[in-house]
Order: sequence, then structure tokens, then C-alpha cells
Amino acid sequence: MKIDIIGDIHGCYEELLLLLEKLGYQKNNHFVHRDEQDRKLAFVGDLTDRGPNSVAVIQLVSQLVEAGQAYYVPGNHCDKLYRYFQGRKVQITHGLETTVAELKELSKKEYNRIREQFLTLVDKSPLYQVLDNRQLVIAHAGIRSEDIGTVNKRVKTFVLYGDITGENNPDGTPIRRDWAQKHEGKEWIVYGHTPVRKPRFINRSVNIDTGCIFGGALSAFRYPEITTIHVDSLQPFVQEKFKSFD
Ligand SMILES: [Mn+2]
Repeated sequence: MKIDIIGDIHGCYEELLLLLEKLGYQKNNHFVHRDEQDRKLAFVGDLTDRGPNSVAVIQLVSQLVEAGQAYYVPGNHCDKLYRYFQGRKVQITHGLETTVAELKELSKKEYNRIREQFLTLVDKSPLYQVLDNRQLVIAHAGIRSEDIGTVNKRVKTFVLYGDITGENNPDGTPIRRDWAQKHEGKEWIVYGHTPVRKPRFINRSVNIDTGCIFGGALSAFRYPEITTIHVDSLQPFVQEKFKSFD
């Protein structure tokens, strides 16, 4: 299987189009790959929030998945937007406010269409994708090898939020353990969630959230080539949002 897996987009629609072009997908041909028509796309989740164009990202990703050209897994921001669309009480914070502001600009008809598209996208996608005979797993914040194949509340929390301790850093962000450090499985685990300056390869895992929304880059992991490709972000750079592992 040939696939390009794209990191956290967070409404950075322009960068997404630039990355798709750089990867060789042609917009005028419904984003089929120029040279390899069987090449697929995948998204690690967190399509929306904080960035300028969350609605456009939802539309494009939904269309690609609907057309069978892309795989998708939800991120924690997707999970919250899903609950918002369901009419559940969620706090309009941590970037959801920008998505909600975009939604409020839509006509009732457009709003209902986007809502339906997004709910369907999440409903039809698994919590994490197990691909290529289990040699490739896509999970928003990662997954432990022994949990592959299991879906329960504990696994869902891990996949959406990472290996959190329940405690917070001095800046209020949750403390996340470095599960990738202990990853010993033979499968590739491709994830995002924690912005890093460069794709972070450790054992057979790669974090491809290079913080596009914080002025880093939008990155893709190409499989089976095991290479990455990126476009620079068009957003202002906010250094303190990036995690350093040194
Ligand atoms: Mn996330």
C-alpha cells in the first residue's frame, strides 16, 4: 500500500492545498496522484480549530474520504466538535471558538450540510486505522502496540489525548508521557497531537504534527518510502507551542 499521511491541519486550508500539490495530487483531477493512481491519503485528525479555514478543511477531507481516496482518524479537537454538533454542552475554548465563528457565518442550509458531513465522517471512521496487514497504524496521539485491535474508554483517551498522567504542567497543559520512547512493535505508528519542530522518528513511530497552526510546517509521512515532506506554515511562529525532547 502506498499512502501519504498528513499531520494536524487545524484549519490551515491553504497549506493543505500546497502540501497536496507538492505531494503530487492534482486538484483538477479530484486529487488523484499524478504518477501513482493507487496512492492514498490519510489524515491524523485535528482538522479544525485555531486556524483560518476549518470549514473548508472539513469539506475537503470529507469529500476525499467519501470518494475512497483518503483515510481519516479523529483527533481530540474533532471529538469535541463532534459533541458540539450533537448539541452536547462543550466549552467553546482551545480554538473551537474560531470554528464556531466560521459556522455562525454560514446559512442554515450550509451549516446543516457541514454538520452532516462532519458527523458522517467521524461516524464512518474508526478511532484509529490499522492498515497494510497491521504494519501501519494511524492514531491521533498514538497507541500502544498491545492495544491495537481494542477499543474501549481507556484506549480512546490514549488515542485522542496521548499518555496523559492526569496532572498539568505549570502552564496548564496536561503532562503527556513519552510513550513512543517505549514503542517496541514492528508496526509503524503514525501520529500527531504534540507539535514538534521536525517530524520525530523514534523506534517505529513518527510524530508528524509539525505545528502548522503555530507557524511551523504541515508535514506528511510517505509510506512505504518512510520519508517526510512538508510545506512551511503561513501562520505566525509561536515558539513556546513546540515540544522539545532533548
Ligand atoms: Mn490533538
